[in-house]
Amino acid sequence: MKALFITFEGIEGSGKTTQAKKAEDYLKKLGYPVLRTYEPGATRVGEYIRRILLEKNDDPNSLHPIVELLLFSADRTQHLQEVVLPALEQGTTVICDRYIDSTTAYQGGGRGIDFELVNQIHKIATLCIYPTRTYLLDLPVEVGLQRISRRGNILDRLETENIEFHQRIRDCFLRIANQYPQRVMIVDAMKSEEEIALIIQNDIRDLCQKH
Ligand code: T5A
Repeated sequence: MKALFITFEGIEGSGKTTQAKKAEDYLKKLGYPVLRTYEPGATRVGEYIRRILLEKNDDPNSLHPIVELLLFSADRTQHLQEVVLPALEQGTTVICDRYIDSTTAYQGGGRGIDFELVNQIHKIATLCIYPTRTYLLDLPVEVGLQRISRRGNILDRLETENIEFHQRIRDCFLRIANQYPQRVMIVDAMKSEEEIALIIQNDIRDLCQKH
């Protein structure tokens, strides 16, 4: 099988990390080499960038939206070159928690940056490397935010944005899924963890047979 590049997308608290881990376990059980990673912050440079992006700051103007877009994209280029591409070239399937659709949804949909500009930056940052399959875990914004607040961690700069911001992001994710139905599969994230994992495993099994 050719190595797959699988991404998980969704709003805050949609269960991406939970399902990315389950997909990793499943692929390993099938005997495939697999690497699970995430954005932003999975490289040394990325760790610095992540801190700038997510550190809670009381000054709403501390990071201009374009700077935010460029920093997420810079993290992505470093991550692709250092982690994702070497793994794919070795035949290792890569599972990535967030990728370009997060930038389109958060910086395009959420912050209102022109989508043409966001797409131009994607081309530069990703060398036009797109996922084989994207699982969009979809659920109401209120439920996602409740789940993360129940974890009890301090909320970061983006998590503490208002509900309208998160709603624009959810709407944008759904538009992306409608635009790229071959790549993006919408999964109802209100189902139980086990039900969701089963839906994803069935799809992964099909993908493995096709590739
Ligand atoms: N961002 C990122 C951008 O703005 N632009 C970009 O280009 C990129 C790449 C990253 C932030 O950066 C933004 C988006 C984010 O704001 P992060 O710290 O890396 O932030 O975290 P997130 O990716 O947002 O992930 P979270 O940890 O907040 O949420 P997950 O991974 O979606 O959810 P998960 O799996 O941790 O689950 C959350 C809670 O829900 C429970 C879990 O047990 C957990 O407690 N849960 C369920 N409960 C009920 N039913 C289910 N089916 C459940 N599944 C999980």
